[in-house]
Amino acid sequence: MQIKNATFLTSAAHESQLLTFDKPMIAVCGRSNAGKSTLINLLAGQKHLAKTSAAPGRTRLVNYFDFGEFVLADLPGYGYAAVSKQEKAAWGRILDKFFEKKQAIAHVFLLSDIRRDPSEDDVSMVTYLNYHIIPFTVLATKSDKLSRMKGKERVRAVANAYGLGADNVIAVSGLTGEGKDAVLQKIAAVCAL
Ligand SMILES: Nc1nc2c(ncn2[C@@H]2O[C@H](COP(=O)(O)OP(=O)(O)O)[C@@H](O)[C@H]2O)c(=O)[nH]1
Ligand SMILES: [Mg+2]
Repeated sequence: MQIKNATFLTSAAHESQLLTFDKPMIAVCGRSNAGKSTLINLLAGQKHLAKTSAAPGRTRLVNYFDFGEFVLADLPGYGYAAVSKQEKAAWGRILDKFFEKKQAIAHVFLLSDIRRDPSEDDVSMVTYLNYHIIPFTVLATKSDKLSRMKGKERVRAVANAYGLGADNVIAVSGLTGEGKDAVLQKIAAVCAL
């Protein structure tokens, strides 16, 4: 699958602003700082389509991007310690509403730093996706931070921690582009369904 010209569509700050589209939607989720924006830029072949940040972001927006054959939804990151109970509740509500329209979601990519074991929030997310029977793939991000060997070992460890087979986890890097083709292949496959 070739991405020609990905563009930012709009942000939803409230559940009433969530959108549905007449093409497949792919959702990207994970804790803040996991590498969601970087992955979107990698797939788009653009440096600044999605804003990346070294400081964990506190955006509670769903950002929609038009990738031509599909729409990509960047979900608000979770696990940011410095948010209030109210903010956490608002995050939960917008996500519940987002995943409620599950027939509109072709696939979910759950991003998880290759060097880290899944957090409680990550495991809750996987439990949630499994419970709602929403198909997903884990992307082990920042693979450039590890040697090839260590990376393979960590993919197995991450898969194991999520209770998945190693082929449900793809190592990706925004720096080297590792995993880009595999992710695009997965997207092409789910869009063809
Ligand atoms: N080395 C490396 N750093 C990355 C990679 N992906 C993200 N980062 C860094 O991790 C931080 C958070 O990335 P970002 O994409 O903004 O994460 P988000 O909060 O999930 O959208 C930024 O400092 C990025 O430069 C990667 O593949 N390799
Ligand atoms: Mg981001």
